[in-house]
Amino acid sequence: MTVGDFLIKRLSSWGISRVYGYPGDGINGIMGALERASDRMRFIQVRHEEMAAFMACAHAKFTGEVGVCLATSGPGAIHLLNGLYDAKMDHQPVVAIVGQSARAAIGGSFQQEVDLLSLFKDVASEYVHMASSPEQVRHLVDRAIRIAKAQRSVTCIIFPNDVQELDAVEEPPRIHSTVHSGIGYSSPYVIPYDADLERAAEILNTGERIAMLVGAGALHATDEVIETADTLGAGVAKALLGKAAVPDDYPFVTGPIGLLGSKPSWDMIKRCDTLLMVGSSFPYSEFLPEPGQARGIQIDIDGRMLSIRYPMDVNLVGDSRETLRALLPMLRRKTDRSWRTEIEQNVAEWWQTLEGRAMIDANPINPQRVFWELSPRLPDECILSCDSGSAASWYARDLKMRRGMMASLSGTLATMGPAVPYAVAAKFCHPDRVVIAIAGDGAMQMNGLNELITIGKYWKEWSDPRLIVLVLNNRDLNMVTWEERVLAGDPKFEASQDLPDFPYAEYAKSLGLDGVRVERPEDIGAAWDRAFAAKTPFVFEALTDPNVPPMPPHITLEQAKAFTSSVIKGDVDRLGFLKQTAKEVAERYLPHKK
Ligand SMILES: Cc1ncc(C[n+]2csc(CCOP(=O)(O)OP(=O)(O)O)c2C)c(N)n1
Ligand SMILES: [Mg+2]
Repeated sequence: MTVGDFLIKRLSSWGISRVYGYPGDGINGIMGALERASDRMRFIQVRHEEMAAFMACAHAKFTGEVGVCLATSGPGAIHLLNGLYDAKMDHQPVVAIVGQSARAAIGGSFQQEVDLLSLFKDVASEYVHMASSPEQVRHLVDRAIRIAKAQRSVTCIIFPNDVQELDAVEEPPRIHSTVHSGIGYSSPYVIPYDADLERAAEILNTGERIAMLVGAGALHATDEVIETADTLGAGVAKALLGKAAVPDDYPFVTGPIGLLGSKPSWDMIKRCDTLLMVGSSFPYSEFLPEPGQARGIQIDIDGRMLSIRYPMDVNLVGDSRETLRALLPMLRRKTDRSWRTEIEQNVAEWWQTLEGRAMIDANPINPQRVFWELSPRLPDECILSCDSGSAASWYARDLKMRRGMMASLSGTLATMGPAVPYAVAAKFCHPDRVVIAIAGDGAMQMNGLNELITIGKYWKEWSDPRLIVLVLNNRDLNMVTWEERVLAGDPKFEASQDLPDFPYAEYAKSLGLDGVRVERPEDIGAAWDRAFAAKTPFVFEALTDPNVPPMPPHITLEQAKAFTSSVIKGDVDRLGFLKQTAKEVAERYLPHKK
């Protein structure tokens, strides 16, 4: 047994059965071992190491288990970084395994020799080590996995290529300076002390207008969040990563918050006197109450994340579900339901506004309508992944989550590129569930198109082959264009943001998949039906209008001015843009006609 063989054996003993990666001679000794262990450990081949890291991150997000990615030394290791940062910043347990030059070469400016300990020092700040001798391997693996789980973070083990071929030492000799590690990790039961819960309950019981904001940390606390909101007569807003935490079919769920947020979330936060934040590090303070306006209570499993967005009155370190369970018996049911009624009215109106916005004519297709028509067609238990870009606004607002669905994106790093690799990992983790990736044309051209090749390679082994990729073909890096217009007041910089057209659906067909290019709004519904009836993965390419503004939930004077100055400076798109903005404003401020 070589060190490579033992590495794979130890990973399997930890329950790991899949590795996402890409080969190279820096990891030949590990690849050989994978080949020998193919009955126990599956190697998934990607197009680019960054995709392997995204997949490991998505694996963790969609299973709760550690995701593992593998890359060769030098360039392969460097390629992992962005995906690893995505995992680190969204607090996912991911272990990266990378090769390195042979021990004899290290320090010799050798070919492909990169100082990997330094390179990974930040992204794998919780644990990064290099195996210099076979005796270390057992504890390096045990610690990398355990620390990834315990700290919900990225860890990394570096293997010089000659070490991989050495004889394994499964059990280090029991002598001075050897380390004796073991397998296993169970999550703890973490709840605050009663006295602290009582302080929180006191505030929640005296508050009259309570707003809840839940994030990724509440994904497993659906029932407890609902019961707490019911008891407190509160509404529930959701940070982007918490989209699946509470179904959108509850009338008091105000939906997303922030620039991609909803008006009922905005109104609730502006008027609340008490904020209960659960498992979220939602960053934008301008969308939270003004300090002093509301008393704050925050629950987070990680004490480091407390009171950094709003100065909280009670900071509770605890698991969101268990903490809410412990808190619930201390809460009195609010008898005055007027706040809750107000929230529910706002929510009902907002859904009408969204429908109205989705049905505004555009040239040729209003992207919101694509999402609006997708929403009721989402199959039970489907899994959604979304990219960064304008799509994230419509994903956040227009898609109604139901119980049992999962959804994620790059929440904190907000990188482009994760939608398609996340979807691929979701299919490997849950081959019987329908997966829908949502991406812009920029993200597809950056890496999604290449990962369609990976889908083409593997889809036949999935029990339900349906993986649908929605591409918003607007020939623009539209999110950036709107940020320029709205935040900076500048016109669109065409040299930077114009994208070449590309036949996404045709390309899918060339890979043996299916697809459709939708060019007219009246064809959207039938195209979705076709996508969901498909017997292969499917690319739904929608020719969408880049001039439909991803408006913030409210329009401030500054933003309106910025719009105007953009137009005055001679934005090439000003005609379409003006027309669209006027329609949007009318839609928002005129009473809705049924
Ligand atoms: C790796 C990376 N590069 C750049 C950005 C900045 N950025 C955010 S959204 C966006 C445009 C995305 O364009 P596209 O995928 O076409 O989506 P659209 O906004 O047009 O719908 C850019 C460049 C980023 N978030 N990540
Ligand atoms: Mg685009």
